[in-house]
Amino acid sequence: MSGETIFSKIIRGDIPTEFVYEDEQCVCIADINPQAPVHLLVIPRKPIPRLVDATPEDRELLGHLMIKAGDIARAAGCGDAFRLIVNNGEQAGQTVFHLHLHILGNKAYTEAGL
Ligand code: IU
Repeated sequence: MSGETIFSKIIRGDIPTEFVYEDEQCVCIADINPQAPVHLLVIPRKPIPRLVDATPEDRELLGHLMIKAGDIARAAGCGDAFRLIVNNGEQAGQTVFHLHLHILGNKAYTEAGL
């Protein structure tokens, strides 16, 4: 769980990846294996492994990620119909241990299967 993940390499530019959005605190990329017509990942530049590893000093950062996720979802055409998902821990399906918010949009909830 510790150690660098692929998301740190993407953020650093070691793995060329288009950023849907970026600022000083986070980046947003398209998920490589989309589970919905819109499937984006909002990733803090700070490599917090899991949500539960965030501390009170991350409070402002976590708020920033949520606000930006909403802005990005709307800019991506989701309107008000999108979901944000954070998988915390291996047993919850987390595979990349660098905190990220999934934005899932433009798909009926009954079809999403998530
Ligand atoms: P999870 O919450 O840790 O399960 O989500 C990791 C996501 O990262 C998953 O949806 C992958 O498809 C996605 N992903 C990616 O977009 N690019 C990559 O190079 C890798 C994983 I590895």
